Amino acid sequence: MEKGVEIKMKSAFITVCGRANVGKSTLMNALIGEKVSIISNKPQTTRNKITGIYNASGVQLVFIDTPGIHEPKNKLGEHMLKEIGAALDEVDIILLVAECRKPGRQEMNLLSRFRGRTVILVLNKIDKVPKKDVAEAIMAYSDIFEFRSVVPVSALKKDGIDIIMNEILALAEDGEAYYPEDSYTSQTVRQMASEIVREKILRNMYEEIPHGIAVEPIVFRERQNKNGETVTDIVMNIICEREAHKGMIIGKNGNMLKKIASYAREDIEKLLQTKVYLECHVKVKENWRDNEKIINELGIYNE
Ligand SMILES: Nc1nc2c(ncn2[C@@H]2O[C@H](COP(=O)(O)OP(=O)(O)OP(=O)(O)O)[C@@H](O)[C@H]2O)c(=O)[nH]1
Ligand SMILES: [Mg+2]
Repeated sequence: MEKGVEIKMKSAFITVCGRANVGKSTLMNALIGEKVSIISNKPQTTRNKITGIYNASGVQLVFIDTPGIHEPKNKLGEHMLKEIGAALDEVDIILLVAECRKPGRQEMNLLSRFRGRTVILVLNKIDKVPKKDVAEAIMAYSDIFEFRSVVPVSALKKDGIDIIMNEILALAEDGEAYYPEDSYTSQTVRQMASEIVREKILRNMYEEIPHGIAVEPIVFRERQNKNGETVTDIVMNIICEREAHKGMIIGKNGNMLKKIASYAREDIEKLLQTKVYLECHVKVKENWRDNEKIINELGIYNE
């Protein structure tokens, strides 16, 4: 039997970790070239492991974006930390993302767990600090850990992303493609759509409210309208922690909820490539972030 030309596949698993708000999700999206993880200027935006998949000829890189390291204040926070631990086990490469300053307690704690591992330090947000700060951060970090490499980048401006990519490609080893080669995430569209709604709340509301929000898809149904176009009907429950928060999310004359739903619909239409009808309802579940049963029911951590 004639043998076809065999293309040797290379692959690697890479975890993106670091303290909250340093730009891990922005970096992963830039590496993948797709919006896989939601982004906001508030810490603790990412709540669970998010898989981003990079496919090129003969290579598949599987990135895992993680929640930021923080002091947990409730059960949800504890789950978030567990997710980080799970994402660090058994991956080939660790991308430690930090801002351009000396390592703090969180970075030191992480590094103490990384002895013997392949770690690339990504110093992010170089667009907003003087060059001197970048140089000082490189020196301070290099003194305490033997990194595979240290790469200063701006994930926001997509500056330096190719350097990280080349480092990782050089480290990829012979292996299988773990995911279909046309997919860029393992999240379902339902999960992605719920995260988009949460992103719009994080971006449009202040302080404590967004952190106490969960978004639960109730209806997600495709149909043809009478013009033969595909339409997706979506109903989401926005869960908040207190009655007072519900009023603020809905806003005067329902204006805040309308704004959130309208921004979310725009993004979900791009994601699904269909027209979208999005309806959002606000529900109160008192202190759900400390309620294991509700966290379970919301399915945030069920894979
Ligand atoms: N100036 C600048 N801002 C950035 C850069 N990368 C990310 N940001 C901003 O930093 C904020 C946090 O970005 P995220 O990507 O959500 O950070 P994260 O580390 O994933 O945060 P958590 O999920 O909360 O841990 C957002 O406002 C981003 O726009 C960068 O290179 N330069
Ligand atoms: Mg994030």
